[in-house]
Amino acid sequence: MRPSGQLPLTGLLFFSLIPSQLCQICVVNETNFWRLEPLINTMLNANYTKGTLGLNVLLTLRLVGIKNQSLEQQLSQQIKEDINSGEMELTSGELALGILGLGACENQDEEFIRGARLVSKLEAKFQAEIQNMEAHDGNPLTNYYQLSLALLALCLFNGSYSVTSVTCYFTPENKNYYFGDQFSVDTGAMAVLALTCVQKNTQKNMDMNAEGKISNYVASLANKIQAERKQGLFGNIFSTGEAMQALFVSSDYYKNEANCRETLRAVFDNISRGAFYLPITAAQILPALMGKTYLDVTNPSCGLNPVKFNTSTEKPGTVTPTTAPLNILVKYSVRINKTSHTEVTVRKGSVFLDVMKAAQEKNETLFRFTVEETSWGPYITSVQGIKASNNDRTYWKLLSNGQPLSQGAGSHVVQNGDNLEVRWSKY
Ligand code: B12
Ligand SMILES: *[C@@H]1O[C@H](CO)[C@@H](O)[C@H](O)[C@H]1NC(C)=O
Ligand SMILES: *[C@@H]1O[C@H](CO)[C@@H](O)[C@H](O)[C@H]1NC(C)=O
Ligand SMILES: *[C@@H]1O[C@H](CO)[C@@H](O)[C@H](O)[C@H]1NC(C)=O
Ligand SMILES: *[C@@H]1O[C@H](CO)[C@@H](O)[C@H](O)[C@H]1NC(C)=O
Ligand SMILES: *[C@@H]1O[C@H](CO)[C@@H](O)[C@H](O)[C@H]1NC(C)=O
Ligand SMILES: *[C@@H]1O[C@H](CO)[C@@H](O)[C@H](O)[C@H]1NC(C)=O
Ligand SMILES: *[C@@H]1O[C@H](CO)[C@@H](O)[C@H](O)[C@H]1NC(C)=O
Ligand SMILES: *[C@@H]1O[C@H](CO)[C@@H](O)[C@H](O)[C@H]1NC(C)=O
Repeated sequence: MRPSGQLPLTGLLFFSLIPSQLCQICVVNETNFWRLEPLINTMLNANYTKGTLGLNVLLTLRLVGIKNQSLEQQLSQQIKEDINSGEMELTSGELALGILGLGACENQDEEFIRGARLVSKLEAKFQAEIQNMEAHDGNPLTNYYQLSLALLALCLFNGSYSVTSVTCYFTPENKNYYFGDQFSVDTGAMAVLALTCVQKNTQKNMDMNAEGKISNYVASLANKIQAERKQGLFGNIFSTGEAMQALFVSSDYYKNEANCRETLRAVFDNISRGAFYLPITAAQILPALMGKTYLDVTNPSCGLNPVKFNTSTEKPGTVTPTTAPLNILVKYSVRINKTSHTEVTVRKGSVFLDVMKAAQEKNETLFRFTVEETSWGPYITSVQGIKASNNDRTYWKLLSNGQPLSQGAGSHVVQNGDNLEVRWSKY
């Protein structure tokens, strides 16, 4: 794989990246493996219609060592086709996830990464993000979660990046770690992983000053993550897996066994309630539960000692109601500068998106909208013809009874009497 002359150096690098050498991890033990089976079945039994929908899943299957040749091949093939076709331009984060998944745990796809020059392509995308920030008031093309993924992949796969740019753009005060006033735990966690890799990258001869800065950023971001702790979760249930990874490599939080028990209890509880029914949600939480972080992708022990899970072809979770379908009545509004209201009747068990469709049927002018299919489901890109823009930090925020939703329009189930709203907002 690598020139033998490099071995001592890379060996040392890998050694220093083993998280348990640094901090404490919190792992699910054998007695509790059965609790993780719904996560695995969700990933194995999903229908991946294009490569970009399976990026996180391929990465997790390999990192955790879930051996399923046919699915691994299918996902890897689809990703390579998406990259080759060049039909749709991948974003920085998509390409980074592609490299992490294809390159995870030393496998034949490394040849493809080299042949298609994916690492240099990612270098260019990282540059383009920074150029966009310079031209658009500090706003990247995508977001800091993706910039962090890109930096992480460049760092792990020996790409080049400028340490000066890193110390300049990743300061914990940067507005891109926030959506509105809210610290984004997912974003902070991904940045901690990337910056920890940069910090440990012995191939870069960093000066003491840069090194000190980066370790301060890591500590400060880890504190911000811990400040968002709620009953053992960080941010919400969907950011907790990546927050755990970040805390594994940057803090002693899980040295306290009570902290570990509290997190695992909340996560098990959510698994049993079917909270992780989207494959990407399962893929994002599983590595941490198995004691892995994205930094382990290039670790020689990556994917070794796989766990034998009892898999089933049944789709887990989501109990279908046995009662006869009933109709419910909900309020729906679109708020821009003024608010347009309506009321619609939908079937019990409907999701937010069904309400939007029903409203659109009532009045196309007021309630028309567009969506884009993503790995998280349908993302609302425009309403009344007004389009979200990353350059302006605008988006369509989803709310129910005045509270922002923690799930998307395709997932959030509405209740009779709910007051639902899409609001033109700035993050
Ligand atoms: C950045 C981000 C945003 C940005 C997206 C725009 C931008 N500048 O990139 C903003 C702030 C606008 C945003 C909005 C929302 N987000 Co958001 N977002 C993220 C974040 C931090 C990173 C996404 C990303 O770039 N991934 C990497 C790339 C490679 O993957 P991708 O799939 O191509 O990414 C795109 C989509 O994910 C899409 N997107 C972003 N958020 C959401 C949410 C949903 C439900 C969907 C369908 C798509 C979507 O935008 C990304 C960039 O184009 C994730 C965290 C995470 N763990 O993934 C949360 C996350 C995906 N978002 C989430 C939520 C809930 C929302 C909102 C529904 C919040 C709300 N109440 O309005 C809205 C979406 C409403 C809508 N219009 O449909 C949740 C989803 C949980 C779930 N189970 O569904 C996450 C996991 C955060 C969390 N921990 O709660 N988000
Ligand atoms: C596994 O973890 C649970 C709590 O998470 C604990 O009660 C149990 O004793 C552990 N079992 C073993 C074999 O370590
Ligand atoms: C799988 O099922 C067998 C038999 O029911 C059980 O003994 C074993 O512990 C299970 N494995 C896991 C990982 O749960
Ligand atoms: C997978 O999705 C495609 C496209 O939506 C659909 O045509 C196909 O029937 C689905 N397959 C399964 C097994 O659900
Ligand atoms: C591998 O995944 C496929 C679906 O992609 C599934 O049909 C098959 O049963 C899985 N095999 C094993 C051994 O789990
Ligand atoms: C890393 O990249 C440098 C050039 O940037 C190259 O000289 C070196 O051989 C690469 N090392 C590995 C292990 O690929
Ligand atoms: C997840 O767990 C937390 C804490 O136990 C709980 O408050 C929340 O309602 C759960 N969410 C879901 C979707 O089950
Ligand atoms: C909302 O009102 C402000 C001030 O009147 C105006 O500048 C802005 O363009 C309006 N926004 C939309 C989306 O109509
Ligand atoms: C839709 O709403 C607009 C503005 O309130 C109104 O002028 C129009 O007549 C409505 N269309 C229908 C089909 O109700």
